[in-house]
Amino acid sequence: MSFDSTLMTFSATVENALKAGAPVVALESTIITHGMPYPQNVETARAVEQAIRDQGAVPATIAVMNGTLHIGLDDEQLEALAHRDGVMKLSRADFAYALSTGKTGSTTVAATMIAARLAGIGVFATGGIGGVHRGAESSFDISADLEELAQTDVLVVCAGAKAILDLQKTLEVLETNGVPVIGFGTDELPAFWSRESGLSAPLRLDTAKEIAAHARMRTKLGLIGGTLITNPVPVSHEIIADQVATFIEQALDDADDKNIKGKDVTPFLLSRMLELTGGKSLETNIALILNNAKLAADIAVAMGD
Ligand code: PSU
Ligand code: MN
Repeated sequence: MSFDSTLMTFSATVENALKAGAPVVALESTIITHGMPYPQNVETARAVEQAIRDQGAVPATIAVMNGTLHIGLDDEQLEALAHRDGVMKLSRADFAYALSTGKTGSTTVAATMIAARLAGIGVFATGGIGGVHRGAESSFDISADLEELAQTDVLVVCAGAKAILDLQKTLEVLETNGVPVIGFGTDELPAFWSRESGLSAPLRLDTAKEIAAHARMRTKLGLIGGTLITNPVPVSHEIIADQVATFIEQALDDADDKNIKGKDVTPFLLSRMLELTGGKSLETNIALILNNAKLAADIAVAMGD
């Protein structure tokens, strides 16, 4: 293991798995604190961990608790995070601050990638990455997740970028930064709650084995940076793009009216979508993260073969 053990605390299971070279999948915690309401957030966090175990890998949920970076959380810690009281939403910019001042914070995709790399974990599952917000030409709101994918060597499994974003611009930034964006078993870029976005996935692979071979090739070439696997939500839980489009417009208008800015934008839009869809967006979000966790575990296993 190549980490600084004074910097982070590993759960016993994760530490043993890493020492043994067993497959491990990193999980973020912002989806728990800022992406879903209680108690579905903690129930989902547990179910996602179980989905990874069922595929023969070890889950490592990552968060900062009272200034300590934890790789692998126990049930009590998950429960504490899920209540969300005073929990920061951490990205690259405030990660060190939370650690140096003893704060508690959940890790976004960007911060989880940083932590996973330090811990020696190469595969990470999330729901949907952050990206370029609609109207970014005036708001300048572009998620730090994209910059992180450009520079940090972790494979991220998601269901696409969140459909509240400008997906075309998000793809352009990823392309500029040399991030491989791979459709898993699809030629179409998935759009989080929907399987279709109207945009093509730049690359396509159909099996975990092919994804592992691609990762090995990047290593051989000495290519630095993340890889994005976009995995469409199962048909059984999809919300058709046309059906969410008007809700997304409404949620964006509401965010504008309330002058929501910065870190608060994505959590506000997700909770507004939950209200507007009468809970359907949450059911879909749960289904897609479970689906991503399963694929990430398969990839982690294939990488060890
Ligand atoms: N996936 C979900 N729900 C979420 C997120 C991902 O299904 O809440 C979180 C991730 O932590 C991601 C963050 O990094 O949303 C994006 O926030 P922002 O747009 O402020 O960068
Ligand atoms: Mn933002």
